[in-house]
Amino acid sequence: MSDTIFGKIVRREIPADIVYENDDVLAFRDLNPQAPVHVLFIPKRAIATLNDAGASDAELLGKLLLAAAAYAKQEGLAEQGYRTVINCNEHGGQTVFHLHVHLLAGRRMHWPPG
Ligand code: DGP
Repeated sequence: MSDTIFGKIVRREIPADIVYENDDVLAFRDLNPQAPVHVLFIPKRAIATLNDAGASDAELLGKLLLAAAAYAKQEGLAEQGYRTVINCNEHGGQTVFHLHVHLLAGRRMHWPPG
């Protein structure tokens, strides 16, 4: 896949407010937050969209969600709750083509989403 701004963040070529990291996952604050807490969890090994993920990516996708939950617990967000979102392609609202999980917290979320 072609490189994105998130690839540059993984390689520390551009700055980001990094809040969580493990061997496979990096998490940083969204530049355009939609909630008091809005953190993006990305795999260090890029996958463009959820459509591009295959069986060999199953463990990595699981690690992304577990990292988001671990961060939420660590930050005391877990009990009140939060939302995780993966946008895919145009109708999903995806703008950066390096798969990422949005973690939104710190306010009540609305359903259905707009
Ligand atoms: P999505 O629409 O699901 O592809 O989400 C992309 C998010 O990435 C969007 O909420 C804004 C955020 N974003 C875009 N460029 C940057 C950047 O350079 N740094 C950070 N921290 N966030 C970015």
